[in-house]
Amino acid sequence: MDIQWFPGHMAKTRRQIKEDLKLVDIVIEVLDARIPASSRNPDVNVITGGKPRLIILNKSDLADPVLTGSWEGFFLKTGLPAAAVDSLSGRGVKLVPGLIKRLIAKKMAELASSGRRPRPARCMVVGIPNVGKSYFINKLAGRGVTKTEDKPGITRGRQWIRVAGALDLMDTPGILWPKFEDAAVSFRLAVTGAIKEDVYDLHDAAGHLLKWLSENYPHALRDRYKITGELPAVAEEMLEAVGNRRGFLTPGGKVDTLKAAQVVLKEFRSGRLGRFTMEAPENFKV
Ligand SMILES: Nc1nc2c(ncn2[C@@H]2O[C@H](COP(=O)(O)OP(=O)(O)OP(=O)(O)O)[C@@H](O)[C@H]2O)c(=O)[nH]1
Ligand SMILES: [Mg+2]
Repeated sequence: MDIQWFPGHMAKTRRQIKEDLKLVDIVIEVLDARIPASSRNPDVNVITGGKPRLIILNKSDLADPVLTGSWEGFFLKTGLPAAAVDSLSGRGVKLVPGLIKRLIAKKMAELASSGRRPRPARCMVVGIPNVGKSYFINKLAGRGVTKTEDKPGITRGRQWIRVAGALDLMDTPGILWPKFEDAAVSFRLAVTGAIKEDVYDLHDAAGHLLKWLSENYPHALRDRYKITGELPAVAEEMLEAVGNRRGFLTPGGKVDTLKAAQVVLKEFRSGRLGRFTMEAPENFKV
């Protein structure tokens, strides 16, 4: 999949994040547990420099639990503590304030010994669009303080949120990198919902996804769409099989493969197809 997308507001956010970094004690990098590598913005390593960092593997309810455990271990081994959370149910979120405090304890102790008054820990929350940054903050705050929606590009400007337990969190708009050189990365970002739907072909994305599922989780595909016998080898035929099963027809009486594509993407994103992780840590480096 070929996607070129870097709206002007993302360049602005990148500059803003760089500037605001001096205000914060720690950077919380929210990743999508289904694609921990592809959802990492390579920029973040460069921009955040030596700041303490905590990785949050969000949407872990949609990811393969075994691989989520492997990813936590992988990040920890490379010196980056990581915690898996589900910001819908709140699972794992309660442990986060303790982790943050531990990671910045040294700095806070230094501030105290230089005679400064105690203040809340300042945390900047960054990540790609639609990964759940605002949801995560709302769960941490225990209330709906930031705007959220199930499409990329909802948070527009940065916003500070005070959380009981002495944390100040900065919500930031999602940023993607300017160019996706790797087609596999573009594909994963598109099917997990990080890229606006108007910049890629739905047919194409759903077709790729069906192929990926048939290679990696064929039983999930068969069970959900009641496909018996051989799975079709060609993406377009798979879309037809799904459309057929669901009775999606165009006014002309043909199988409505666009409707099938929309439904496949929706069911994948909502977890109705199952829990999937699209990449394993063995193939990546930090
Ligand atoms: N299943 C599941 N869905 C989640 C989770 N966290 C967030 N979501 C969904 O992801 C969507 C996007 O969440 P937001 O918090 O608005 O995402 P964001 O990262 O702030 O997005 P931008 O502001 O656009 O950068 C929401 O519609 C949530 O329903 C999670 O842990 N699990
Ligand atoms: Mg947001």
